[in-house]
Amino acid sequence: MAAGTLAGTTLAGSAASRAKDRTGAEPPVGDDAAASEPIVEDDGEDEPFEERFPGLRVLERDPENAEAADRATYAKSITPRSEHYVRNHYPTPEIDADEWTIDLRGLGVDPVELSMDELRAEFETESVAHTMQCSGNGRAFLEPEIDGVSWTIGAVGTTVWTGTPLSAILERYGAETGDGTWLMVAGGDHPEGEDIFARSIPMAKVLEDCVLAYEMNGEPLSPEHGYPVRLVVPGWYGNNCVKWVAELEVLEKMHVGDEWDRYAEWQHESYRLLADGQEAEERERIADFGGDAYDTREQMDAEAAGEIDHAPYVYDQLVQSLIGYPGEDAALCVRPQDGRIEVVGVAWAGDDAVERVDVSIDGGDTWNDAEFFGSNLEPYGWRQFRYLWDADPGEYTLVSRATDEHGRTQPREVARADEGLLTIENDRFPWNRDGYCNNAYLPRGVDVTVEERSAE
Ligand SMILES: Nc1nc2c(c(=O)[nH]1)N[C@H]1C(S)=C(S)[C@@H](COP(=O)(O)O)O[C@H]1N2
Ligand SMILES: [Mo]
Repeated sequence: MAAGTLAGTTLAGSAASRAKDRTGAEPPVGDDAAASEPIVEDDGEDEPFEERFPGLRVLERDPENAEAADRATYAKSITPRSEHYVRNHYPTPEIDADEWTIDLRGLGVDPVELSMDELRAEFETESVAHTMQCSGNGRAFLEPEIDGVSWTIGAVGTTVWTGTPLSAILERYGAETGDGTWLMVAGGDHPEGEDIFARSIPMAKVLEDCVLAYEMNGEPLSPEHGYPVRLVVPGWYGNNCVKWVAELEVLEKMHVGDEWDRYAEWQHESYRLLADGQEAEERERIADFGGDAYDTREQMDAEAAGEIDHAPYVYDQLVQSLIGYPGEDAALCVRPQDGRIEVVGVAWAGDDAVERVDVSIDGGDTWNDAEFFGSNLEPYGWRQFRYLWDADPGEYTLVSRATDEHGRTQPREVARADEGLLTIENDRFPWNRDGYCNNAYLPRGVDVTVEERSAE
């Protein structure tokens, strides 16, 4: 099994990979140099990470993990590739797209290898605006400190992803996609012998809107964002959006434990909302999840109500918002034309719609209605909001708080571990062992000073 998974990976220094060799190997010299020059335009992949992603702040290296460096990213409708966070568990693989194949197998399918040419040319093309957030975003705000990358607010971005709908691929190859089936999607980035980054996605979601994407915002994916092809699960946390897709398998249950050996870790042990001391017991079927199938919040509520007896899986995103303007510690003056300051931000709710956004100027004690503006990227992209603030000189903490279409509002803060919460209750987000899915609005606010207007 998995034969050929890495067949498309080229070794650093080989002729084919020189164009994207990021290991610092010497470029070819002399006459050979011209001969081996890539035909494609140089998109700078030889440059160091910081130069290719000037909008990111590196939190960890080897592999690089980096979040948006500037809050201004959240004053924009679409996130440029250079400001879109990067979350890698293993080093970014160097892949020659011409050689890359995806193994498709499982229920109803005669095993087949899909090439990038086939994906691009032989199927319909689809684009989807998707706000993707790392489930660890906001982990830095949990106390006591949690192991793992210390994401603050910047591990989220909104990109227009373009590629092939998975439904078309599964249909062409006769896959059995009935009720309760799953699609396992595995990445090709694991070093030899390591666990394989693989996720089981419920088939209903796969057929509805999942895409194997090869472009972000109309450009090829960067190597770090999954070149040449990644899974996009619109509205769900980033951990579901497998990069460098190498394998697809249609299954009658989630891929589990021993049977799946190196594939199961990232599905069952990671990305679970584990209370203090709780074990990550494996489940196999949607029916085990309680509530409405796989909605993350419904799983949390079902566990709190005693309807399920296992830790929720991290699937669709909880409601959240961020202020993008003004920025941290800004010193501001009101606008001369109306004496106001325009506070701008974004709000999203996974595969649900955002119903409303409130803005506070006093750190979350009192709230004011914000209004939506800009292009509507729903159902899976964020909404931009603004609040026109009649500001007096002084010091303020601005905070935003969103509510989704089910009336679920961001909680104020994260509970302590010993409170034993399993879902959002009393304005408190349940502490969990790996610090996932924190959508509390504190302390995500921004401190600003409004200055006296200078005489004109
Ligand atoms: N193969 C593979 N896919 C992966 C990961 C990974 O380490 N390996 N990281 C996941 C996680 S945790 C997140 S949040 C997103 C990040 O995508 P990005 O780096 O494009 O922002 O990719 C997901 N897909
Ligand atoms: Mo993530």
